[in-house]
Amino acid sequence: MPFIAPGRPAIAPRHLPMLIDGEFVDGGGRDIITRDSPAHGLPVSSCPAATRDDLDRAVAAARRAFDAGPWPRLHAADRSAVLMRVADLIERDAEELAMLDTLEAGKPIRQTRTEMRDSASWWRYAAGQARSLHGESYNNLGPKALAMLLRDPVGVVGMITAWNFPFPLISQKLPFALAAGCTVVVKPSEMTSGSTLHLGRLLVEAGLPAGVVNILAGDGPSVGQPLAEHPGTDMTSFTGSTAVGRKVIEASARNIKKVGLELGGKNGMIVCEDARLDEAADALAFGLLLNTGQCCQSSSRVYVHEDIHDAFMSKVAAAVERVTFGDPLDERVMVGAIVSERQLDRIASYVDEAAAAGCRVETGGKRLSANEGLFFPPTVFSGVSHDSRIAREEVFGPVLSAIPFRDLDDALAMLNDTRYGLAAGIWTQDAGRGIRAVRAMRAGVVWLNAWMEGYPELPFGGYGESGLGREGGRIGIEEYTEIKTLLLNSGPRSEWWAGAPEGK
Ligand code: TXE
Repeated sequence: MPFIAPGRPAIAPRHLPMLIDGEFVDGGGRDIITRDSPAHGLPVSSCPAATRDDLDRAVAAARRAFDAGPWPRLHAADRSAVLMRVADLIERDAEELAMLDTLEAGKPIRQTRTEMRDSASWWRYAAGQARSLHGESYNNLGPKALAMLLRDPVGVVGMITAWNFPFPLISQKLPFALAAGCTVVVKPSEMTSGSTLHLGRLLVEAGLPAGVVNILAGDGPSVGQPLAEHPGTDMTSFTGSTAVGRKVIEASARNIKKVGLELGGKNGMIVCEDARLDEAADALAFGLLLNTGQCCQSSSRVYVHEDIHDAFMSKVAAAVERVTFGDPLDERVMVGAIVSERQLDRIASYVDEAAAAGCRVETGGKRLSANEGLFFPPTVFSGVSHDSRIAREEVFGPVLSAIPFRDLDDALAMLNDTRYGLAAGIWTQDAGRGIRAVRAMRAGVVWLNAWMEGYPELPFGGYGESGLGREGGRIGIEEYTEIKTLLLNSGPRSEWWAGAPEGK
């Protein structure tokens, strides 16, 4: 598998301020968060760390902007116009944004460029949703009553995002909340805050009123947890680990706020004996390797019919070995660095355990030497037991476990035997069998002869411990609303004291 060792690029580290109540906030003796590129080991960015006072001021600004400001009260067309302008500015600054995510997260530059194009598309889709959001009416309640369901913005939303897709993750949340008329306090991952802080500049340039979006930098314990607990917010939207997702739910109990959670996954794919094997192998390699396997929807386990198991796994290994990994700044590279040493150690420990348990290594399997940077060679295991840790737990790295099956019902039972439920899929040329299988899968997104394909039009989210709620699609904006039931009575009222039930 070709590896391009990272060089020592001349990087001028960027320093980015926070955004609170329309002002760029920096200095003032605040701690500084610095980030080294995981691929190159060089400093690439820095930003101030928010204090408790910054958090309280950000929430108060968002509260004022919601309770008394123009944003929630605008005609949706005006909100939509601002979001469209933000999309244009994302496209204008795409190269700068892509470079920030590549340097901070170790993602290949060819991938982050695509992510910026896609993110602009999410902003435009949400801008359209602003104008089509509507409630319902009930004209079937008898001669006197006419009722409506109004969609109100939920209020002030706290948003906490992860490092694996810094800019796409915020672009799947923020424009939908803004389209609904909410105001927001954002906290990106402390490892990858750059592109989200840069977005703050774009929001100001696009004409977003002060306080509507506030962007803080900081880690989980000092900013994330107090934001999730804050009595001044009405909702928390979180993307990250299931363990922290649980804390966000606990924090929401304080003032009974709404919660949206995009958490981990252990996504399974079934390959039947009649599948188009070359296509399935290519899709599996894509699902395994995109973002170095650090995707919530990564293909991390595959159930392969025993008649084709060996032939198919050879194709998968060949597909994986064709892919170039290494320096994310090199345009030929498709698999970049692992985000942190902690993640790398975690991946290596799962791989060592599987190798020691006798799983067959089809490709990869060995960590690079320490001086070669934070990289892990894409690794494919076959002959894995469904009960092993590597087949059940989220590895979050470029590691695939293949498990043979004889009977499709058994494969489906194994696929559904997980605490997660984010994504699943099947490859077969028998449409009836494929449809029966996807209907039986317990996951928020299921694919037939496809893998890890998504569009802003299609909601995604998880069953079970993969999360709560959905992002994207029409429901993507509805998640940021409350429903208000409105009843209009055209009278005359029948008097209650005279025996009319509830005055109807
Ligand atoms: O995530 P964390 P980590 C999974 C994946 C990965 C594991 C750990 O398995 O190996 O999680 O990654 C903020 N209250 N996913 O440790 O800690 C934190 O600052 C509020 C899957 O990096 O969940 C960051 O902004 N916030 C996932 C965000 O939570 C807190 C993507 C995510 O960090 C907090 C990432 C707290 N107490 C990891 N503690 C996916 N769904 O794709 C931390 N944070």
